[in-house]
Amino acid sequence: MPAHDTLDLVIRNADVVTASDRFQCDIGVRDGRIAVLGHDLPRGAREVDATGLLALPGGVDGHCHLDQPMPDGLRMADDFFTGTRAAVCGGTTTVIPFAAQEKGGSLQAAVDDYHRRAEGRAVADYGFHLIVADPTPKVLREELPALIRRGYTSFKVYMTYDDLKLSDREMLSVLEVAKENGALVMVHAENADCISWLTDKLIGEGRIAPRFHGLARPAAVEREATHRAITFAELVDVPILIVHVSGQEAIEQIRWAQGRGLRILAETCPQYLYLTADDMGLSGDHGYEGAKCVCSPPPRDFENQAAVWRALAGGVFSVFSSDHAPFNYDDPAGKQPGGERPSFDHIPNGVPGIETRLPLLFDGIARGKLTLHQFVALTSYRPARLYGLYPRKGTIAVGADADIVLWDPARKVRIANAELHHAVDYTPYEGIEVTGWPVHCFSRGEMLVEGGRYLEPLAGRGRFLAAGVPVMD
Ligand code: DUC
Ligand code: ZN
Ligand code: ZN
Repeated sequence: MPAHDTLDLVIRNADVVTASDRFQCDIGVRDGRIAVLGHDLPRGAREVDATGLLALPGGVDGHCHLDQPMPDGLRMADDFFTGTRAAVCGGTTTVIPFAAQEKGGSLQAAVDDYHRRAEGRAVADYGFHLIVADPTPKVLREELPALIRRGYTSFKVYMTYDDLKLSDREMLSVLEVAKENGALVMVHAENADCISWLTDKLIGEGRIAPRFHGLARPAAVEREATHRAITFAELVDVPILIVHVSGQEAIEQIRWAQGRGLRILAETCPQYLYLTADDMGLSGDHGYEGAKCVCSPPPRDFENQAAVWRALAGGVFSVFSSDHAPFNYDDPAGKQPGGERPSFDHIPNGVPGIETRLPLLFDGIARGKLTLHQFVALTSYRPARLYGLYPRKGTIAVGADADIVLWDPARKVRIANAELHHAVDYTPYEGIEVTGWPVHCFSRGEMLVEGGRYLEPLAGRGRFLAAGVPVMD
């Protein structure tokens, strides 16, 4: 090879696993991309021996919240720096958080503001979803189509939360724009009126502890909204993605729709595999610690966890995301707003999980819950396709970005917040032992994590990724 063709990096003896294939080879990287997959490659400027490790494409976290503007004095603990630092330490090299429109505000303003928050801070590459909270005629006819053309091809809509929720009619209008412009709508499916009725009842009875959050949002509330969203998608004749599916009842609706040939895609998250309602507080518990696990939809029970694992293996879900929503526990801008311990309906929703997402799912491989190929498909390949980033992201192939994570499939790690790299003061997964850990992480050929140690790359090295057309297979 002529000198100017020297490889920047050669990863030797890699056991490469993609969504569909597994093969042994050396990986040659030049200018941030995979230049060659082969044997006995010439010496690179940097050499890494991957003997005994698995080489997987970097994870794509298609649902996380970083530095999202919050109302009422609340603040997310992670910005683009700490959030993406944690991501890469957990084997995720691409994140897609949300630029959220405020009611009465413009989408473009939200996007501009969000770019300012990411620039100079992100360590990993990033795209943006939009949150459409106020679909005025101008937003629907002008802003949204223009933004889709410029690489924001997915947007989330909410069926609950007062400051975000859309009416049924507004949902239909947004879906129509997605259909006309080839975009993907992500749906938060919970019935707002049922939640507020149940909440008022519980509060009226003095049942205010964090664990009552689960009773205000039972599975039926999610099931009904899931079915309604499916109906909207059918009427408009457009695919949708139901996000953060928590258990059996919503899964049944999705399976029913998929069985009828509707293009209903689904996402689930670690909290629905590892947490239960008891983590928000046991019956009779009036403590506040359960606030750490308050998220929506809420964690259910062990049977629902088992149903989610089965549905992951059975192909119901396309993607597995963190829904990382980083609020400190001991913080007046976090889970104890204004320094108070309020009734459950005033606890900011969400759990952190951007770093633990992949190890928690990977652990299921050793336990026979899913295959390595399914793991790669759910965490990297499918989200890359869905969010218009494939084949640059989501696989190990010549021409792809050299986002490569070397996993030690046998390494046992007990999760401890003290070892994590987010800025949140707790993890809901404290003490859980997993088998398999991402030990080395490369983004565009640059080693960011070595042997589990974060190498402190330049903040701001992460690049914005304009999304292409969603591939909804
Ligand atoms: N629910 C959401 O819809 N988003 C962030 C976190 C959560 O619990
Ligand atoms: Zn949501
Ligand atoms: Zn979310």
